[in-house]
Amino acid sequence: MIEAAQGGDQRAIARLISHVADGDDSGRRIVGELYRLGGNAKITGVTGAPGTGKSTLVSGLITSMRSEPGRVGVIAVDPSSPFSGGAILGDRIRMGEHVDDPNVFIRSVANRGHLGGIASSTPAVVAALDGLGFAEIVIETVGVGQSEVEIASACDTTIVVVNPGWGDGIQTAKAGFLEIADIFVVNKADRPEVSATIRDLEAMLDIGPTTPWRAPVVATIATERSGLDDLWRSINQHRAHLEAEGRMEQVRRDRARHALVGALRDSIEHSVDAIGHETIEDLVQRRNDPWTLADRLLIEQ
Ligand SMILES: Nc1nc2c(ncn2[C@@H]2O[C@H](COP(=O)(O)OP(=O)(O)OP(=O)(O)O)[C@@H](O)[C@H]2O)c(=O)[nH]1
Ligand SMILES: [Mg+2]
Repeated sequence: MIEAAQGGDQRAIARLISHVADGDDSGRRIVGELYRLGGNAKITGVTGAPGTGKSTLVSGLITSMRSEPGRVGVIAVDPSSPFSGGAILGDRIRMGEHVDDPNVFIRSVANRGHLGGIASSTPAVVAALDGLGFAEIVIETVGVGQSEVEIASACDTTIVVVNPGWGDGIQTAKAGFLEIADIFVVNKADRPEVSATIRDLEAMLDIGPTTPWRAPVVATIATERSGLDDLWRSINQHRAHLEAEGRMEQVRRDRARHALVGALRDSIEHSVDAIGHETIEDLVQRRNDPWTLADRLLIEQ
């Protein structure tokens, strides 16, 4: 199946990715094998409040990325509730212009209530696509506010999308966007107050800490592909900056660490699920305490 997927067989890719996203035993084996083959994909994150136009922008970016050789994989994290668990396919429709391109693979994954804006399986899905030889990987995250900052650990370049008239400087700073944004996009630039919003963002960047990379502010009308070339140029400039400053090393190290922490968290949750009723009852009846039990479980692992 891996060989077929590497050759670009969409069905094989879809099946592999399903296993990896589910985190089942085959998924773990698959990603274990693919991880060793990866390390070359360029990873871009797109985040922002609900409805700001992220999916429409991603669709435009796919077009830019496909002007170069190499396959493009998109992971759209859906804000499904922990109760329903299923992913919505709406993003598929937004990115519909690419469904017939055999070199574009789009997958929605449910975040299943995982806080942080990305599903806990996202790093594994990214690693799998990377190992399959995808040149570009784009992650669209749910706009849930502060916790989206996790996206920054999963990608090379983080794009924060806002709309004209959206929020003031203080709100943006609070949301942690300032720290994570490598590029700001003011999308829906066909609406009023674009220049005021750009000015606000620039003013905020002025008073923020001086960093080797200052996030550019790009205005776009995603529905008309307007500004998409500027955005693509900014992404490439940011990549060149990471390479030139030798920062790519650190980005890769952070990503590996983030994936390890996520994998550990998943394993721990599995082991806690597998704990017998009696052990939990011991905690309820105060015959044991969660801290002592945690230490014991980690040592037993
Ligand atoms: N006027 C205008 N509408 C836009 C623009 N970009 C996107 N839209 C519209 O805004 C709506 C939301 O777009 P999406 O791309 O689904 O936004 P999103 O951020 O992915 O939404 P969620 O994933 O649900 O958070 C759609 O109706 C788009 O057609 C734009 O530049 N101008
Ligand atoms: Mg979307």
